[in-house]
Amino acid sequence: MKLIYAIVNNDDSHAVSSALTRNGFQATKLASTGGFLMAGNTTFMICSEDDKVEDAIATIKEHSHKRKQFVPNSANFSTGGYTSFPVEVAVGGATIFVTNIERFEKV
Ligand code: 2BA
Repeated sequence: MKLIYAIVNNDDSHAVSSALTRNGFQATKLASTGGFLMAGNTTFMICSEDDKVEDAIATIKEHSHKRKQFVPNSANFSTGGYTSFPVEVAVGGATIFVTNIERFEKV
């Protein structure tokens, strides 16, 4: 068995959650925060049989969209002053980790 962690944009979270349930996956949603943008995102924990992992990833991929976001950045010009200007970063679709599960029990 595998444990899939999938970090998705909050705006895609509902669609990903519904699609996983429709396709027979059980998932737990955690409210999380990206370390770079400091913006909220959603982390899914999905326990899956080995042969279903690709199906789960395809489901997540189908509903996670790439987005461009602007983040403030500062620069020091030769005038000695600091200014702030936005820098574009590409976010998503989903960031996915797959790990082995040594033991799985529901008691
Ligand atoms: P954040 O850390 O808020 O990162 C948002 C986006 O900012 C990233 O999108 C990436 O395009 C950019 N970014 C992140 N760190 C950067 C840096 N040091 N310099 C320049 N740009 C940077 P994604 O790569 O799609 O990541 C989306 C979210 O997935 C991340 O939100 C974070 O919550 C998670 N994530 C991504 N890679 C991870 C990793 N290796 N370990 C743990 N979480 C990760």
